[in-house]
Amino acid sequence: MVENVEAIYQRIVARNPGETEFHQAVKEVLESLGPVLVKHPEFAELKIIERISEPERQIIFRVPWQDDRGEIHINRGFRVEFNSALGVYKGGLRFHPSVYLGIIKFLGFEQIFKNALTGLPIGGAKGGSDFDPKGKSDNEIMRFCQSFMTELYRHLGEHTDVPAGDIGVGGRELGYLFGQYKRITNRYESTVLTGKGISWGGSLVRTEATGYGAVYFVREMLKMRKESLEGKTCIVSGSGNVAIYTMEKLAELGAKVIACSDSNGVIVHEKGIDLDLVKRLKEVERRRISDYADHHKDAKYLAGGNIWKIPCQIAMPSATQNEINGNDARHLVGNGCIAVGEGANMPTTPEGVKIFLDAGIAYGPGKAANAGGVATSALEMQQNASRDSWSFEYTERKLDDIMTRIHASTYETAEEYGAAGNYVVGANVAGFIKVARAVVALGCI
Ligand code: NDP
Ligand code: 2IT
Repeated sequence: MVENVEAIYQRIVARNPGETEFHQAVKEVLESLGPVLVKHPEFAELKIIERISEPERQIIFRVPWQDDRGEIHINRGFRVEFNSALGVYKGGLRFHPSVYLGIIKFLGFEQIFKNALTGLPIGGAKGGSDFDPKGKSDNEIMRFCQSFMTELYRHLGEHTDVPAGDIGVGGRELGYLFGQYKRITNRYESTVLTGKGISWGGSLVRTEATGYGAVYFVREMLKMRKESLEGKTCIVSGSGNVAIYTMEKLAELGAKVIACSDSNGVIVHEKGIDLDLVKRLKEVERRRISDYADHHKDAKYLAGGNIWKIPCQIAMPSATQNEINGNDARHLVGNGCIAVGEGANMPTTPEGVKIFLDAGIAYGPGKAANAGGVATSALEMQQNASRDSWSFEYTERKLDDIMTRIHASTYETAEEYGAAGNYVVGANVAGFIKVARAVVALGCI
């Protein structure tokens, strides 16, 4: 990191103690920005990095709810409205016991640049709660969502802040959240959330968008190397929304997915993962991935196993932050992996990223590769605003175009800044410049 940027980083760390994931996300972006400040001294003079690294607003609230036995629980809710220079605050909600301010801020910070890369008018935000949805009944999930929205609703709006899903928040949760918003406000405002059900204002392709988009990004990276997905052996971590539709598109484009996982273990199925079964187990029955092995005797379940030790040509981390460390990255590269496309947010530790970059493999960082989800959220907002609903094919074509453009702009920006083939630099610089120009234009507000 160049000296003046390092000083800014140190001040951010001191101002936000203990928020290690936020520090990591900030550091990764700032490490790319030295040459940008040389080309654009006005960004340093106007303190653009400092302004973008300080959230515009942070909301923390109590979420009390009652379980099925009548016992009261208290969780903590968050919404960090990070930056609205390019558009309304936009970003998902995460329900997971690990959630605290540092995680929401890392996600919100990444979201600013990701959303800028989509080329659509959306600012960056993130929210969520340390609530653990695992093992809860539908009624408990509903009561929690209602309590969460009873506070959050006052901060939302079509022209203010539009949340969506993330880990632990999918169609079911968004339904309960929207129901409560509608009840409190007495307004059917479809535009206040994205990722809605198709029958109540949602967009086709939003469910598939993050996974499909990440695969399109990998397709484009491979194209630059005169390679394709056809016949490639892939592994995909996780078995949630992003993982499932990553596996679906990989298979559609001729690749073979041989492993997926959840937080308890890994399924390896050399014949190719049976996606209909994963969908049934995860989307319908809400079971663990270990149950997969009960249905396929030739599949192996590795309890507590490490998916990154399984040899593959393409790896798509689609579970959570820092799931690939330095050792995992070494295993992947050593076993002949040629491309990594991040469906998850910040899934690779800084040491792991360095190993991928030094090895010269195609490495697509999350803020570029997984932008298809939020981009399709913006397409959902467009459809809601015009009271229209587009066909699956039309929406998917738009998603493909957006991902192809994100790939081109990150690739070209990396070249322009003397880091050919380095999509980390490409994504950070292209995203930052877009936001920085808007911040300058809007004045010191
Ligand atoms: P889901 O809740 O649908 O699935 C999450 C998956 O990851 C599950 O298989 C879960 O396993 C696993 N997982 C979650 N936390 C951990 C953990 N701490 N350790 C190990 N495994 C874990 O979430 P999504 O698929 O929506 O999100 C996955 C990733 O993609 C996240 O990083 C998210 O931020 C990112 N993302 C999501 C987008 C979206 O549109 N949904 C858009 C862009 C990025 P288990 O069930 O055992 O917890
Ligand atoms: O990390 C992400 O980009 C998301 N969870 C999706 C955000 C959105 O508003 O669709």
